[in-house]
Amino acid sequence: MTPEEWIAALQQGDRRALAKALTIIESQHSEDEAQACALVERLPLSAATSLRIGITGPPGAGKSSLIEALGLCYLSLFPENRIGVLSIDPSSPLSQGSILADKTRMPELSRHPRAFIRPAPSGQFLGGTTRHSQEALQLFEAAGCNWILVETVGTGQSEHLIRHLVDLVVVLQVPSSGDALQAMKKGILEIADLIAVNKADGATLQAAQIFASELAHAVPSHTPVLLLSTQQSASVQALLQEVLKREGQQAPVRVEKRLSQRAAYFPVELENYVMQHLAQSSKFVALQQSYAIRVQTQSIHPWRACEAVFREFFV
Ligand SMILES: Nc1nc2c(ncn2[C@@H]2O[C@H](COP(=O)(O)OP(=O)(O)OP(=O)(O)O)[C@@H](O)[C@H]2O)c(=O)[nH]1
Ligand SMILES: [Mg+2]
Repeated sequence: MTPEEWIAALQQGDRRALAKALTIIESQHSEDEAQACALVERLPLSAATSLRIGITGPPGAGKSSLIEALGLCYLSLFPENRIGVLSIDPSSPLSQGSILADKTRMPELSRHPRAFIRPAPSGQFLGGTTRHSQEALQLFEAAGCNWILVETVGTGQSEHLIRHLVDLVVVLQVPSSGDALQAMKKGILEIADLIAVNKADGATLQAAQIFASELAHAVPSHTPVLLLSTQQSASVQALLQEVLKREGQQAPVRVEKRLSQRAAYFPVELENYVMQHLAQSSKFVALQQSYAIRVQTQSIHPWRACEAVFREFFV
């Protein structure tokens, strides 16, 4: 398929074409990389009319449950619109395996004809977001998704990269995340446009109320702290309204914003690219191994060894 044929298929809402295009851009095989590159450079940025929403928070906070409830609520409110979901799973660096169980947490949404859910392993790359996630989101946009939800596990500092991918960050917290001070220390609240304290129901209602009021004192006054239960439709509707309010405020600047996000993400792309190619270089791997032996036998300090590897390889 030529890039133009790919784009035409995406624009017609061809789900298989979208799935295949996403697979190609995630691939590390060199033939796929060439095809992916030809495709992504032709993707029109002017199609960037979606609202991208990052949903982040600790494991088990209810991120997937929120996407299921919020997504269904949105689709029933806007019967012409579509949504895409990129669910980034933390994967083990050893097995490269990924849990990929998220579709089971979004049972109705994953069967919805106007929703497309894509689980993406985050691979070996740090940052809480997957290697080609920017491009994946552009593919969703080309396929006409009005809303794109990105689920990432809140793992602290690395989570800041989500800012370069989305327009709005919803941070989910649960009463068991600890106290407000701990949440602040993790730095995740700084990136929040909206904070929702989930599981505000049943036995955890009171704890959620206390936690939410602590958080409301700790964060800037322009950051709303909502109580949420993904199991209660009124509560999900209230969050939906907050998000729609912000969507209305953002629309006109979106293309410029995408460009500055791209530029901000470029150093990460470059680092990933360099690391990937170094790992494939037999000269580099041999150097690394020989200096590792010298480090182990104490014939050189690791700092000096880094200098030496850099000099021998690059200079
Ligand atoms: N009581 C209660 N339980 C909830 C709520 N939302 C989610 N849960 C439960 O919390 C558990 C985790 O929900 P998920 O939606 O998988 O959470 P997640 O943040 O996506 O989890 P990971 O992707 O594994 O990090 C499940 O057992 C849900 O049923 C809620 O509003 N109230
Ligand atoms: Mg999940």
